[in-house]
Amino acid sequence: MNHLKSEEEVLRASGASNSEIPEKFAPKTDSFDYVRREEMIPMRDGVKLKTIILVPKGTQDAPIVITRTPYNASERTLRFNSPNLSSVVPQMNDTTSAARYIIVYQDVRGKYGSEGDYVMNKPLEGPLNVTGTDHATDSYDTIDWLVKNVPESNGRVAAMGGSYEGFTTLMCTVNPHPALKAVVAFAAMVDGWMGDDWFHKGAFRQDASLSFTYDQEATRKNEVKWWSGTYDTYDAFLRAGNAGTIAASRGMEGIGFWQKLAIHTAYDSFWQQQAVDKLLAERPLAVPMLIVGGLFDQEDIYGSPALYKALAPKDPDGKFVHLVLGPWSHGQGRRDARGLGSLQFEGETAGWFRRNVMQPFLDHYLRDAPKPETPRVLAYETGANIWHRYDDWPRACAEGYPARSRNLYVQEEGRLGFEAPPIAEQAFDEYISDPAKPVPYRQRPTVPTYAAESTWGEWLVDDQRHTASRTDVLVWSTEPLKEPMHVAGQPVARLFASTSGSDSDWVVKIIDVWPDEVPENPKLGGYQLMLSADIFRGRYREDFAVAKPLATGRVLDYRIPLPYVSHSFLPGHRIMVQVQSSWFPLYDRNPQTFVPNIMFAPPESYRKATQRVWRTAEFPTAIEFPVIT
Ligand code: PG9
Repeated sequence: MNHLKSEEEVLRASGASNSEIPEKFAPKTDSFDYVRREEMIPMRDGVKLKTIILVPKGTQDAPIVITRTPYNASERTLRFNSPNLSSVVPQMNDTTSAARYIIVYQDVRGKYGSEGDYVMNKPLEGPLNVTGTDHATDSYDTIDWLVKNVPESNGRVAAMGGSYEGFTTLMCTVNPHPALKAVVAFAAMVDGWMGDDWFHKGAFRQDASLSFTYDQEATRKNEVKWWSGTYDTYDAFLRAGNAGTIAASRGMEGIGFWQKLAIHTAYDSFWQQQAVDKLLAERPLAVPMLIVGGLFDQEDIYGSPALYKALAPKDPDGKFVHLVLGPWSHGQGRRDARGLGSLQFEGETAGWFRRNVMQPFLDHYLRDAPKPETPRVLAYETGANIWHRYDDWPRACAEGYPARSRNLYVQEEGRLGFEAPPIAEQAFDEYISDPAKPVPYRQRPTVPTYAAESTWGEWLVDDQRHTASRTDVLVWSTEPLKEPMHVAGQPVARLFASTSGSDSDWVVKIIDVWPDEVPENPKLGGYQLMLSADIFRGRYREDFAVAKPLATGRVLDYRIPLPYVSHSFLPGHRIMVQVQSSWFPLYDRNPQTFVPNIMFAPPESYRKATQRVWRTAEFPTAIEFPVIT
C-alpha cells in the first residue's frame, strides 16, 4: 500500500501554495537583531539597482557601510541564514556590524537583481565608456539615495569591499559623494594587465580568466558555469593549444570581455586608461583610505602596493592613504588568517587587523570616535612573524633602518651571492624550454582554479621542489645564512638572457629554502617557499604597449619588478632563485617564435628554444634585493 501523500495532499495539509510563504512559516523576524530591506535604487539614467539594506534594530543614527558587488547581493548577505546581523554578512563586516553599522550590499549594473547592462570592470566614462554612467556615478547616486532614504542613518558612509568589490570601492572615490567619509579596499583589482587578474606583464592568465569571464558574462545570474572535461587543467589547455581555441570551444566569441582580452594583449590605451592607480592619482585625494593587500595574493598581488605608490606622494602628511600588507592570500584579510598552506603566523592576523586597525579607523571617520593611530604603512614580516608600523613603503621604516637594495648575483655552479661575477667571455647557464612540456605552475594535477577541491589560494606558497629538479628550470642558491636577513620592498630581477627563439617568457622566483631538518615541523624540512615571483613576456621588453620580436641569440637585458616582500630569512635558511620559461596552464604558453597574437598562435609556431641566463661582468644577472640593514 502506498503511504506516501501526493504532492497536492502535502500542500493542502501544510496550507502551502506554490507562490506564497504561508503566514505560519514566515520567518519570525521579531526575534532578529536587524531589519532587512530590499530596494531598487534609481540611477541618473533611470536604471534601478537592487540593494539590500540591513539595519540593526533600535539604531537611530548609525553610519552606513556599502559594498557594491557583481557576486549577488542577496547571497553576500546570507553567509548564514541567521537572525544575527553579524552572521549574515561576510566575515569582513563582523566587527563593523557588532558596532552597529547599517550594512548595504548592491548588485552592480547588469548583475543578478539589478537592471542595466553588465560590463566587466566597467571603465570610467570617457573614450572607453560612452554610456554616461559608470561605477563612480552609480556609487554617487546610490549614496545620495541612501542618506536621504534610510532614516536610521547618521548621514555618513564608508565603502568597503575586496577584489572586484575592492575595485568598485575605489571607484566610489573618483567623484566622491560628500557623505562618503572613508573607504577600505581589500585586495583590489587595480591594473588588469600589469599584475592583477587578467595578464601579468603580457602573459595571459588563461586558467583563471577564461572561466571567470565565462561565468560572469555569459548570463546575468551566473546560471551557466565553465566546465572542464579533465581533472587536470594542464591536459585540457595543452590539448587546446592556445587560449583562443579553448575560448571558442565555450562559444566565448559572443562574450564582450573575451573580445577585449583577445584584442588588447599589449598594454595599449585600453589598459592604460582604466588602470585605477593612474586614474586616482590624477584626482584630488578627498577620502581617507585603507588599502589592504596580501603578500601572497594569487589574484591581485599588484594592485594594493601600486595604488599606494601612486597616491602616497599626494599625501605628504599621511592623512588620507594607508597601506596594510598582511601575510595573506586573496581575500584572506577578510577571513581567518592563522596560516597559509604550510606557513603558520603568530595568532589570527586578519581578525587582529580588523579589530585593531580597521575598526578604530571606521569608528573615527563615521562615528567621531577618538582619532586612531592608523599607521601610514602596516606590514607583516613573515619569517619573524611580527607586524611593523612604517612611515613609508618600501624604502624607509619607522625604526629608522634605511632599506637599501643589494645585488644578489647568480654565479657559477648554481651559487647565489652578493659578489659580482668575474670578467669572463662565455658564462651562462642554459636550458631547453619545450612548449610541448611546459613547466606546471603547481604540482600536477592542476585542478580548475575555482573547483571546490582546489587549493588555488595557497599556490603562491607551494613547495618549489616540484620544479627545482626539472632540466628546464635553472636554480641558484646561497649557503645557509648565519644571520637573519630582513627584506622589505620590491625585488627587481635584472636578467641578462638570450634565446634561440624570437619570443620568450621569463619566470623569476625568489625562494626561502628551509633547513634540511625542521624538528618542530618535519614537513618543512628543505621546503622551498616561494616568496616573490612573476612572469614577463619578452615581446614587451622595450615597450609594454608594442610587441616586438626578440633578437635571436642576442644577450638582452630585462628589468622585471617582482611582487613586494616583507620577510626575514632566518639563520640556517638559504635564498634561492629559479628561472624558467613557462608557468602552465595558469599562464598561456609563449610559442617562442614571434606571432602577432599569442591568443591565436598556430600549432607550428610552438617550438623548442635554448635559453641562456648570463653571468659575466658585462652581463651580470642579479636580483636587486631590498635588504634592511
Ligand atoms: N580577483 C577577482 C576579480 C576581480 C576583478 C576582476 C575580475 C576578477 C575577484 O576575486 O573578485
